[in-house]
Amino acid sequence: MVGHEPEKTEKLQTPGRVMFLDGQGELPMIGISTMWSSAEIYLQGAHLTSFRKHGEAPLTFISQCSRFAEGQPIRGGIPVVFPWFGMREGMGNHGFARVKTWELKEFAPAPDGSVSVRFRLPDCPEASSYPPFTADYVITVSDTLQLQLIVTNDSKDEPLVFENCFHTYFQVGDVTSVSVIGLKGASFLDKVANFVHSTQTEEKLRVSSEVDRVYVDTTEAIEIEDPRFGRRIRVEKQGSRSTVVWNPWVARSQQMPDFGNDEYQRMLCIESGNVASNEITLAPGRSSTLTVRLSSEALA
Ligand code: TA6
Repeated sequence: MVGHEPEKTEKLQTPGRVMFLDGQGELPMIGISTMWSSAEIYLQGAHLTSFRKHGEAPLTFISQCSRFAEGQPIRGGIPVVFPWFGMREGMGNHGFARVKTWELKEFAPAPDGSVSVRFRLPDCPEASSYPPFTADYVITVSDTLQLQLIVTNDSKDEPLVFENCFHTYFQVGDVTSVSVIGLKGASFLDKVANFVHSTQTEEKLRVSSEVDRVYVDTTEAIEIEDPRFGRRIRVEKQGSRSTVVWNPWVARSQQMPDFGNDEYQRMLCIESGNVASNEITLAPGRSSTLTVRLSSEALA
């Protein structure tokens, strides 16, 4: 089946593959099922809240305390952070893309059984301080999950400067028993230690306290080894020079109204994008694509 450019989302119904549903808080949501997996995506933020392979624990974590309300960020899944990462004075954390209702432009169940959906960030007042741009987001669900954020600078004469990041919350069996592999030798900004610059010396990163690190100039794949769930998650990326690792641990969890006090034990954010010194400057007329592919397999 080929993709569509529909006028009305109702026309897009494909029973069994793509469903249009009311999600929590009555926010519109898309449910996708394939022969390997299922996924849920809210139009608000084009926010994927669940990806699960059949017979496996969900790959993504979602907080039981998350808000599901218009204009409020969802806690968990994959927030799309764009066009800035972190705090901007007077403008809040992590950009406006995650709280805007994205337009569904196309869906395309492919002959190989995968399903792709393409969203576009709508025009909004917050975008007016940037040169004109287009941001498209393509999610492909199969036995893996592929995410692509394609940003085009539509201006004729001005560069577009932005940060981007898939703020992926992974579900883990017990965060203190997982190992994160792939960051040895990488430089990071340690947000827990007054933004000090450090270099990771360990082969495997373990979590036993609050972690909030922005690694720059890292293009390698990352793996999460999770002995409790008996699985290895692999994060492969292209067009990404930064990796962020975050676990709020005890005190910060208690400060977040939309996050359970003990939930830090079952999640770990491994985020891929281009942030801080890796921010992107896009010449007029040019596009940049951030691609992330998430897969999992049983630990040997
Ligand atoms: O990516 C890590 C981080 O920037 C942390 O500093 C932490 O605050 C987290 O994101 C969550 O941010 P949020 O705005 O979703 O509460």
